[in-house]
Amino acid sequence: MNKEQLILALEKVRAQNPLVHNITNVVVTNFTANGLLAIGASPVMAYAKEEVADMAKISGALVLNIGTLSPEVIEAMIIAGKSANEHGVPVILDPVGAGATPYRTEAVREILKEVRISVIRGNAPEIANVIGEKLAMKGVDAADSAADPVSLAKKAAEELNTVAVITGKEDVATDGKTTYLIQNGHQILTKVTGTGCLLTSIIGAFSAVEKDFLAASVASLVTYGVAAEIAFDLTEEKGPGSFQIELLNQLAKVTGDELLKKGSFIKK
Ligand code: ATP
Ligand code: TZP
Ligand code: MG
Ligand code: MG
Repeated sequence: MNKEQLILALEKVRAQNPLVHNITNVVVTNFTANGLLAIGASPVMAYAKEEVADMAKISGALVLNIGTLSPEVIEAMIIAGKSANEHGVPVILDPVGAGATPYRTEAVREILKEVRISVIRGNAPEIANVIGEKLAMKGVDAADSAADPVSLAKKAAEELNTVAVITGKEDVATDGKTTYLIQNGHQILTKVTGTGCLLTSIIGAFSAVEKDFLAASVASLVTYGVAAEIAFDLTEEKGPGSFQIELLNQLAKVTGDELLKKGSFIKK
């Protein structure tokens, strides 16, 4: 993965306008749809068990986000995920709040038993709890930063046979063998709800056009982090409300040149 490949991946998202099927949470639905439009993808949210198999199979990627679960939503996720698997559609999982309650942790494990995923993205405690290591969650936010995210991500990638992405001050993306560290982003992202969820859906958009899912993840993380840095510079005087809107602007506007200049990632 080099910066030229990364820029090419963003150009492919913008040129191909992939359909991304999201089964996501009620907090972030509108923000996620607008963020996907901004990056150049085409979002759809569809939840009824009667239609999710049909929607998933015509999509470029399926994003499952457990933020506001119910038994009906879990059932729909499994139906959609199986259909995506049958039709070669990548499935991206965001285990929001895994570890905060036993119900969430069990739900993720149930989904993982039934559905093959291409990428899992969460904060360190969420990923830890999915693979049975207990780290503290405060609701949907990370409350324990004790874990080493690199070894945790590698362990998750190996155990779940997927690309694992752990975000935080520094992001890690790994398939268990090759590992990248991404240094873009800004702390203000933690002051706007749904910035993690939107990132997961954007990994869906990149995975629809780039079948190397590790490369798709790195490209998403760098693009998102650089857009956030520029958005922060433009709204620093104002605060998180203005930042949230400017992030959408910058996801639409960020250029290859800006990614070349500001993108910061290393192969570990
Ligand atoms: P949490 O609820 O714990 O904030 P999340 O699911 O919202 O988790 P984050 O880990 O906050 O997801 O990641 C969302 C984006 O914010 C990523 O692009 C990540 O790089 C960025 N980010 C998070 N914390 C920081 C930080 N301290 N400095 C820079 N960027 C950060
Ligand atoms: N409660 C349930 S889902 C959700 C909240 C606040 C949104 C979490 O979004 P993110 O992207 O993990 O910050
Ligand atoms: Mg957050
Ligand atoms: Mg999250």
